[in-house]
Amino acid sequence: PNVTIIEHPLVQHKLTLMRREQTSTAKFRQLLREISMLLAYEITRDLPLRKELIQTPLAAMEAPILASEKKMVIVSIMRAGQGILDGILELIPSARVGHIGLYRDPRTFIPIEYYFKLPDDIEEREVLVVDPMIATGNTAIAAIQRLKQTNPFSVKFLCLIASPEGIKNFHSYHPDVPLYTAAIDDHLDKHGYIIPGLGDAGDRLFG
Ligand code: HSX
Repeated sequence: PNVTIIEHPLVQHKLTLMRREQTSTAKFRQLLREISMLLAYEITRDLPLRKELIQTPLAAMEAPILASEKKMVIVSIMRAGQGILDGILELIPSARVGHIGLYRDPRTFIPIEYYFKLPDDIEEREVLVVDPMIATGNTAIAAIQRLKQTNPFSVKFLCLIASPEGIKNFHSYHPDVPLYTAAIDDHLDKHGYIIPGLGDAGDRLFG
């Protein structure tokens, strides 16, 4: 399937610190910001460059610059996506930002939309959707379904931890959307939590 595991040692190390029960909210927040920058760095490896004629203080040169005129859009799935968004914006400060508000019904696990706002010219932009966890996959599926209605130029999905069940579910709906994750964990429990996971990402981030 269309999944990339980002195995960089710094990513793996920080993820382990985030998983630990004793990691404080402040530390968790800081780690999520740091790990998000590293993940964004890996994901943007293939961004096309073009040459631009510039002038340094000493000479003219043809220098590489990002080819796309249009800034990338980071779409945060609220609320835990905010932590990843903050990190990525430190690395790509000119990125545009969208928000999708979805909460998971605790009984049926079905995601309910409560907010949706994207930049206007989405048809011309590459979109990166971010949420720390893909558990059942239902939230990610709903977010991408909703996003596809707006016809973005391209879409990728970034999370920290995914379950095998969630990935399978996600790709049965969106085989065309590349998924990037720092880890694929063992399984889902009957409450729809990833095991071993890191608990509820939103609670750990915001308290
Ligand atoms: C958590 O649940 C995460 O941040 C996601 O938004 C969601 C993942 O659950 P699922 O829809 O994949 O089961 O709040």
